[in-house]
Amino acid sequence: MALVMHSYKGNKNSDKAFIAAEFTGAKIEMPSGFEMGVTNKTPEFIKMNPLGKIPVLETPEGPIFESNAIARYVSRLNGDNSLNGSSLIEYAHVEQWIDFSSFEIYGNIYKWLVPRMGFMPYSVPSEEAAISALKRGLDALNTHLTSNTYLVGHSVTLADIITVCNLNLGFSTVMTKSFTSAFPHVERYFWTLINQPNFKKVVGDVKQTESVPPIKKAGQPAKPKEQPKKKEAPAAEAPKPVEEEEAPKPKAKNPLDLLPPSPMVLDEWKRLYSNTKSNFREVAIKGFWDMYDPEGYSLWFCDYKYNDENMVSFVTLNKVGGFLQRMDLARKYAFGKMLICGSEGPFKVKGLWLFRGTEIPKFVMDEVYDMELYEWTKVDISDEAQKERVSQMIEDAEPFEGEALLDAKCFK
Ligand SMILES: N[C@@H](CCC(=O)N[C@@H](CS)C(=O)NCC(=O)O)C(=O)O
Repeated sequence: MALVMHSYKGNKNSDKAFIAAEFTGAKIEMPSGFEMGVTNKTPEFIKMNPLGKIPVLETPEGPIFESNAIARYVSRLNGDNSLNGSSLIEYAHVEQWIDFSSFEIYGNIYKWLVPRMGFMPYSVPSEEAAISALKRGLDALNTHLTSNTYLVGHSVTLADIITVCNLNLGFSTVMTKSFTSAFPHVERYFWTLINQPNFKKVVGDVKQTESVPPIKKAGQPAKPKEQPKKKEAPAAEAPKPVEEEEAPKPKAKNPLDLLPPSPMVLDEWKRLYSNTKSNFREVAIKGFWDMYDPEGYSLWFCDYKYNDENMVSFVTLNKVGGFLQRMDLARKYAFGKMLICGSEGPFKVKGLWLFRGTEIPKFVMDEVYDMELYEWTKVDISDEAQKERVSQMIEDAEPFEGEALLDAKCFK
């Protein structure tokens, strides 16, 4: 009996065994007609894996579940390879990195991604904890890879195969370039191995995600791609519940594009802001108030609600940096300044935002979770004191409200 994999093509957990098979020469079949959520819930499948999860490998000696165990089995089918190292200590190191990448890398990518897909309850603290644990893991991996091409020894081992498959889940879903660029050796390692022929044959062309997926409300999980009709469906087309993006929908027009035209052109303001190098008050600030159109735009102050937590400068800066990154979807419709005030913790985070329209855009409130971490107050431009505060925030006036600025970040 041949080896039979129950899974769908592209599942990053079953890729581990398929890549190992490229190294050992093992032949693994994958029957067509596998339907996620149907085939893996049948009584025959439950006999092979009581959890009804994939992948499962059927072998002449019986079924195996858990993708790492499956990959280990495949890696040992042919003794003539060094996938498990060439000594006892190398074998232990292979196992060490397999556990490391499963718990510290995959586990935290999973905790970041799955709540966003609506399959687990989402909360800001849990996501922040997952991201910070993932960064800690990637940092350790990056340090190891500074002076090592492979995780163990001088050639690919099962540790590399499993780690690259785990990283592939991250690179293709939540780990954008701006996130991974802090780990250059991990990037080099990932892109080098994923493009090696034995990997590429299984995973195909891999593209790094350009954005972190928006949060789906719990109970409304991301729909998997349309189920192909049973008879026509090769297993390769089966839906991928967690890892795959939704089918593209026709792009709805942003309601802000339908507002009456405004004499204020946001890009013109952004250019004026960026190009004014001297006499900022006289040129940029004056220019701003000359062009400001209160019918087509609105100004908002925001104050971080939990300043007491901002004890560590770089954590506070990262928090604000993350907020600005997540605002990327509003670049066409917004300009913002975020001031981090104080010379020691707790730092106060205060912001000023210019939005198209007379209210904060709904899509920003819905999609940028940071919005609810701030108190929002509409600027009353008939109040000269509030206007002056706007001007000072735009020009990074220091001291601001009696305090030094740790940093001032601009969203433009
Ligand atoms: N630790 C398991 C994870 C298996 C797993 O979570 N499989 C998912 C697909 S990637 C699944 O079958 N989910 C269906 C379910 O939870 O019912 C492994 O590495 O094999």
